[in-house]
Amino acid sequence: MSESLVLVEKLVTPAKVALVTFNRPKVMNALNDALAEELAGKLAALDADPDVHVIVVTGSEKAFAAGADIAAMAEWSYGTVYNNNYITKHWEAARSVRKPLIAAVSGYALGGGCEFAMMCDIIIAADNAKFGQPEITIGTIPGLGGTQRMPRAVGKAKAMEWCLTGRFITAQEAEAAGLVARVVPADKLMEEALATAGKIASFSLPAVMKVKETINAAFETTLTQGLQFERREFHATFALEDQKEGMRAFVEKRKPNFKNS
Ligand code: CO8
Repeated sequence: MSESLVLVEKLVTPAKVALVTFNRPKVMNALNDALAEELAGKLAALDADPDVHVIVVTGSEKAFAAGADIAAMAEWSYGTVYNNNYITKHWEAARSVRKPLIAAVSGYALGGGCEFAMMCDIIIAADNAKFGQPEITIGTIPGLGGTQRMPRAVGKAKAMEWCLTGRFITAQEAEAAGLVARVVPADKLMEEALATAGKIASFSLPAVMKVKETINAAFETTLTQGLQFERREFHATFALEDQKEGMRAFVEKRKPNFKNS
């Protein structure tokens, strides 16, 4: 049997956290179709799993992922990529994951690797991480959302410069620009990413999913519509047992015991 290209581990500690690891180390976790298909299926299964609240995605020390598999793509025709619905077919699945996705990035996150990290909800970067959209250097352009998510994250000027030059961005520059939430020492990356995941996983799952959904709505709506959506979702939390439990626990000076309902 061939080895999995995407490894999944449901962790005991922290509870309710799943760790997903890209597993093509010989090619810097280049993202081929087989990996993408496996990832889509495994993310969907974790999203449906009530024992999992948060998903952490990582690569190797050297590479989160160095982009789409260039060797696989090099000779494809327009007909091949168009007819096969390349990218959309597998990668859109990640967009429908309702639970938080945390990208724990060490080493290279380039091209599709950087774009997938940006699809995640939080990026935590090791201090050795290098981000970039080098597609321009190989005669193409970002195709997994780089030209859309990058300007939303870092603004037009930086997105233009990064995508037009293809230069690699250090973790520190990425943090200063707002692309990543936090930079941590490389040897502490997993500890920090899992601690963040564990903290989020300890809260009420429906409240957590509502935060993700409402923040993402900010990128799709006008301010007035977005505020209205947030207000409705805030009101909706008052239908949750967990809102009663959380607020009562505060008043009673004890820890809440969330039931995720
Ligand atoms: N595709 C295929 N193989 C790769 C890739 C890649 N993206 N990146 C690295 N490899 C392979 C190398 O060919 C090499 O294989 P081999 O040992 O057989 O020669 C092995 O990984 C190790 O790589 P290097 O020897 O090059 O290692 P270095 O440390 O010298 O350099 C780099 C590491 C800087 C990461 C370098 O390999 C590099 O520049 N890689 C390509 C980066 C790139 O251009 N990425 C963008 C690809 S295009 C893209 O992502 C389109 C996005 C839209 C589609 C998204 C769907 C997934």
